[in-house]
Amino acid sequence: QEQNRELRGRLEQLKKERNAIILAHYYQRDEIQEVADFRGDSFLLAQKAAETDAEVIVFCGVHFMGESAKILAPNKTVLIPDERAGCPMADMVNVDGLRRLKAQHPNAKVVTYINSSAEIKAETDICCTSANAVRVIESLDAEEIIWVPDKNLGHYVQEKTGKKLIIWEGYCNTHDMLTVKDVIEMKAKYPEAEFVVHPECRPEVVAMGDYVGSTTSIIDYCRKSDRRQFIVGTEDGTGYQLRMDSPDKEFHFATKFLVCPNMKVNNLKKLVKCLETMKPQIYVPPAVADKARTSLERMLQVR
Ligand code: CIZ
Ligand code: SF4
Repeated sequence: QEQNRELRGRLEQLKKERNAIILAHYYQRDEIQEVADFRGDSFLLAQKAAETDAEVIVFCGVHFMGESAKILAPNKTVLIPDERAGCPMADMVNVDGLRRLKAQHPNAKVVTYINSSAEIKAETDICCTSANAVRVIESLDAEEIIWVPDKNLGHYVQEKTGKKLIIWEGYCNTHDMLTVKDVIEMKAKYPEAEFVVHPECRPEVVAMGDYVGSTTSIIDYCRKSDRRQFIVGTEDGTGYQLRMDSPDKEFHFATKFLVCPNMKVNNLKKLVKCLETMKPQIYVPPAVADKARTSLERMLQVR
C-alpha cells in the first residue's frame, strides 16, 4: 500500500514532465486501471491514441495494441510497461501463411481482427474489432472474404451477417477456455443472473449468452440493465469497470480461468519505470506502418 502510494506520486510527476497520457485496457490489473487517464477496449484505445495531444502514450495492454497506437500516432512516443506482454492469438497467424491463402483466393478481401501484428495488418484490406466486426463485414462489397485470426469471432460474425467467410484457425487461449459445462454450473448456482459473453468464446458458449458483445458493450449493457446479478464470460480485469459502474450489482466470472496472463505481465511498478527510462518503446517500420494505417483508418470510418 505504502509502496503503491509512492509509485502513484512518482507517476503523477513523470506524467507532467513527459507530457504523457496513460491508456489502459480493461483487462489490465486494477492497480494500473486505477491510475489510467483513460480505460477502454482495443477500439476505444486506438481512437484515443489517434486523437490525443500528449507527446507520449503509455499503452498498458498487449503488444499489438501498442502497435496500433503507434501506427495511428506515428509522431508520438509509445511506451509499453513490459514488451513481453504479447497475444497468443495474434501470433497464430504469420505473413507467409496469410499470403499463401491470399494467393489461393486472389479476389478475396482480407478482414483482420485488430488482435494481430502490424505486419498482418499491412496485408489487410480492413481491420475490425469485436465491437464493429458485423458492420465492417456488411460494409464490404466482395465475393469472398478472408477472416483472420479468430475463428470464434469469425463464426459469430458469419452467423450475424449470413456471409460465408474463409476463416483462419486462430483463437484466444483465455476466452476459448470457457466451456458449456462451466456456464451450466454457473447458471444453476445463480439462476437469477444474466449471462453476458464475449464472441471470442466458443460458438456453443456464445449461443448460451443472454447478451453477446465486445468488452465495452458488455460493460455498457450491465450498467444499463435492471438485473442485479451477472455471470460474466470475458476476461476478469473487466470486473474493475463493472464494479465501479454498478457497486450494488453482483458480477460472477464464469470460471476462474478467465484471466489473460499476458495482460497481467504489466504492473504499476513497470509502468512507472517505463516513463522514467522512456523504454521499452514500440517501434513499427514506417513502410509496414503506412500500409497497416490504411486498414485501420478504413475501420475507423465505418459507422
Ligand atoms: O480479447 C481481447 O484481447 C480483446 C477483446 C480486446 C479488445 O479490447 O478488443
Ligand atoms: Fe490475446 Fe486473449 Fe489475451 Fe486478448 S485476452 S490479449 S485475445 S490472449
